[in-house]
Amino acid sequence: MATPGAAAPARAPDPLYIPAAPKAVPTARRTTSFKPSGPGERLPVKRILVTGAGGQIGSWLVPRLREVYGSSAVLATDLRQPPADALEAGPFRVLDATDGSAVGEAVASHRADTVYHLAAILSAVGERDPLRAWKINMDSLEAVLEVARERGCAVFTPSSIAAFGAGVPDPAPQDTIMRPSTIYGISKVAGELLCDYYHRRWGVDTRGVRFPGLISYGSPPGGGTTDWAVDIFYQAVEKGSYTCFLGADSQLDMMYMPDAVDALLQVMEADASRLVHRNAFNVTAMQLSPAVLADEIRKHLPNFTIAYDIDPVRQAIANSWPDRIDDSAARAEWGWSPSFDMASMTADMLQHVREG
Ligand code: NAD
Ligand code: AKB
Repeated sequence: MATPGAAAPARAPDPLYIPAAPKAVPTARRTTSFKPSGPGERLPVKRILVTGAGGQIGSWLVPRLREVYGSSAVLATDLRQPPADALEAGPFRVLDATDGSAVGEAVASHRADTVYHLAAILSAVGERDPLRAWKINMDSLEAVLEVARERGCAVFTPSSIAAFGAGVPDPAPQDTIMRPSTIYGISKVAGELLCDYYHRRWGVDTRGVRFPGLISYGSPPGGGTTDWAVDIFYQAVEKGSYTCFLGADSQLDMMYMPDAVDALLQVMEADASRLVHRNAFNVTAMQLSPAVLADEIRKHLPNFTIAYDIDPVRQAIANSWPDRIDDSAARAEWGWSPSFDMASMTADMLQHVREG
């Protein structure tokens, strides 16, 4: 692992590099090394649109963005209407992110300068209807990037550990072969490349991270292969037992949602001059398997039991991903460092799930 704060390694010059066109790309205000320090902190000068805001990440990200930048500055959008309390907390609009003109109109009327693009179909649901997953993931990204190009917006797009496939060293390096076998992973690699292209070709300030599986309470996960690591906490508290759809030793990297939200804010506020990479940085926090997490939960609930009823589709997806990813580039280029490990995440999850 590289030392946090160390100089980033230089990349070979890009023969296709075309200097950014003179668009109004708002990079000047991204020159601080911002580290969110907690509720109440405010940063000026940002108007944000979030797509897919009603999902697992958006339901955490939108309140955090509103704490930092102010409620009225953050327009939450999704295909689905959110619950009433979320509606009261700030502006919301029903928006199909694949509809380029609707995205353009929403960005223009909100005067957004930054888009957090979260709308997507995840890995397990994606395999049920691959063409639909491809279309939604790629059409929505294209719509957002085109609007960003026209209006000079910065764009955050999350990639995933799913972008990796066969032949990757362990731990998966930042720059390595990318041969995913799921439609979700293929859309993530294509999305990373498209975001880099928009930066290189048109100067759009695109940034992203490759998230591992994310663990959170509140809004349920949206149909991924790592959903077991959320479900296990709810079943442990409600029933004292859990039947897992992955095998006991299926190891994958994971992260607790408070760290994931910090990563989103940090990478978007990182000093652009330090970024060697953009789309997308490996980030991780802990390595888990169902058996290991069950042992940790038993430290709090000694009678908890786990059984296994393996779903071959989701097991095959998990097997195609790396066990671990190397996040030294994120640590070196923008100071990434998670706060939660497995023990502190488990204690916090159980407390919040118990409280309902
Ligand atoms: P989610 O499934 O919980 O939420 C996605 C949201 O997008 C949903 O609210 C859905 O209604 C909305 N949506 C779907 N199609 C849409 C459309 N056409 N227009 C507008 N909204 C639409 O997903 P999430 O976990 O919040 O993930 C958000 C992003 O982060 C995705 O790009 C996902 O690939 C990525 N990611 C998530 C994880 C994770 O563990 N949650 C890990 C890695 C990457
Ligand atoms: C999924 O399992 O599809 C997501 C992811 C790791 O991208 N949680």
